Amino acid sequence: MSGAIENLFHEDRQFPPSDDFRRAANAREEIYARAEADRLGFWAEEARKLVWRTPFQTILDDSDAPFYRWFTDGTLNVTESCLDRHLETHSAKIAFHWEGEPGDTRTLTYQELHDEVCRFANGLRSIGVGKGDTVAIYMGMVPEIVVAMLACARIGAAHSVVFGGFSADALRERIADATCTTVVTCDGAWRRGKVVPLKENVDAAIDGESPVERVVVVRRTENEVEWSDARDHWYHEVVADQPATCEAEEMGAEDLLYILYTSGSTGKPKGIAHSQGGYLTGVASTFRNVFDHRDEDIYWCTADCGWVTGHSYIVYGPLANRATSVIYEGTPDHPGQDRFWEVVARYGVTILYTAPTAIRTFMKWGTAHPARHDLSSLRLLGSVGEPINPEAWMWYHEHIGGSRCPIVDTWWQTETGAIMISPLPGVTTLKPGSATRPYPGIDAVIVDEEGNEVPPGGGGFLAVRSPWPSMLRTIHGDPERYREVYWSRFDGMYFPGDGCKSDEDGDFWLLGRVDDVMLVSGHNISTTEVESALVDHHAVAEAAVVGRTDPRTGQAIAAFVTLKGETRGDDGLIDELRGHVATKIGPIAKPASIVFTADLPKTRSGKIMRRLLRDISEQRQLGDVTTLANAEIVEAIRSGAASSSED
Ligand code: 7RM
Repeated sequence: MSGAIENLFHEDRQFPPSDDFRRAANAREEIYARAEADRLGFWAEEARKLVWRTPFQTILDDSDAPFYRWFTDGTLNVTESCLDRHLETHSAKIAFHWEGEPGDTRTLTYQELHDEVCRFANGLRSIGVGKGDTVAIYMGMVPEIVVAMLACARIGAAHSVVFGGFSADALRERIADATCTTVVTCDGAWRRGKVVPLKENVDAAIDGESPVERVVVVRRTENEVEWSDARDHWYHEVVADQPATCEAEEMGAEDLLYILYTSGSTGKPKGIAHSQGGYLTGVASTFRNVFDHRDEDIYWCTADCGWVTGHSYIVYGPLANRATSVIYEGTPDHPGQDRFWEVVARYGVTILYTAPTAIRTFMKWGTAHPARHDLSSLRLLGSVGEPINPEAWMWYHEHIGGSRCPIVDTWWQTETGAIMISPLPGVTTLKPGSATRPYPGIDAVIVDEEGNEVPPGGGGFLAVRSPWPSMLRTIHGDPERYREVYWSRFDGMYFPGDGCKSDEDGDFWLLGRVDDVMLVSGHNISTTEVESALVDHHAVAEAAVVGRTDPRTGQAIAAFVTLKGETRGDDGLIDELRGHVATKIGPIAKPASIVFTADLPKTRSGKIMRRLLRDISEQRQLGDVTTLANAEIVEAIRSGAASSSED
């Protein structure tokens, strides 16, 4: 992409914070000025809210940029901030309300969670795992996945969580890259009433040459599993007879806490490396301020621990703040399409954090499902993972939040570790579709191709000018790739790969991945803006657009649209939607073709895979589909695409 991204979509709706929020919120307006005046001092103050064994003297060591190091001379064990420190006054407070997909439930108090983590930490030590090892965790959303992560942290072993929906091959590749000597898994995971055979996948992933010496298996689905006596251990046997206390390993602030793989669009997955002190500082601070967390809240993040959202905002951020969280094991449509709303009502959830892909799916399923349940406990909503289209924001606000809850649209990445751009609910005037402003202490800007800051109202690239504590430290095993991917596009700045524009107030509007930007008759048009114009139409639940080669305009816009409820698409609606985009954002953005489809190709974490839609539009062989969640939809779209209306 060259040249600025067009600014086409205008959204005027505004939602200032209520007086209640303004008065009671954890973070007030002054926090911005404080962080602005002394960025390092601000982060040091946030870091000092954690439990340190040795307090740090150095805040930031930038002598080997871009290999920045934070709080380098401090030592700690993150589990002491997440567990031990809460026990004296809050041992009986519930850490997790867990609900299985079949409907079984468990609760874990802070004392119980601490005890279980200690037992498993001792158990891991007893079978030979220790400081410096890397443990692969390949599990469903059972309480033991959290226990396993924290038990690793307790003994100074790094974890590498691999999403339980990934294949044996994907697991094999990640185990090899991080040289994991241990795998923690389950016999199986429940998904829509069926068993996903996790242990079987592990067996396949470590068959033949493999660094794995031991496998620990949590019993969950009780399906039959193959067993190797020399290698395999039942979790319940490993923890049996272990004491409920465990001396925590003293870690340097910069020691490795975990590796988490992100697939990226091409090439081998990148093992994003996060360290201890800076990471916990970032997630603890943002959890407290962005979600305005208070002791009486019931918080539910619907992510899976296989993604960074689960690491930062199910495990480390909430536990460091002594939160009570809900974990739900299964899918939102089992047994009915109202399962989420049943869960919100049952536990009295006050803060709900979910993804635009889920919200747009709920829009498709209709308002009757949430309307049947009492959602009045909710006080704050959050969104993460993709840009949230203004109409999806409004739907979430009205039908889930009862028009009373602020929505925090949080932009961040696996690489950033913690939320980077987001409203603060007691301070920020919300605008549907805007993540608003950088978190205090985050030096994010919008720049042009030369790296010069773009004036308000312009579009360009998102960049971060200064390091921040929860940033990735490297790509595991490939420091050169780290430098190349993130630090070479703009001199001295971190480049996340997202397009962004600002408005007259200086608020940020994320425009999607820069690789997806379309070039139509010399104009750089963001996919997000055209998609939001389509979703603005009352019949549309979800839309994806891509640029397809066109002899006249360079690229032409090809749209793929999912309709709400029972609505059927026809030529009349195609004309109407093209007209709608033209009036909403201008004729230049009018899709040349529109295909109606029951679903869009998505990654396993729910992000639209535009690359596949480009392949379909160009009638090419499909590229890499290993991270595709819903393979069947591609053929359906392919046959549909042939019969779509063209300009
Ligand atoms: C947390 C997470 C990161 C990419 C990022 C963006 C996109 C995430 C938002 C968003 C617009 C948001 N980590 N993204 N949040 N785009 N608004 N609020 O998703 O590593 O899996 O993905 O996701 O493109 O670069 S991730």
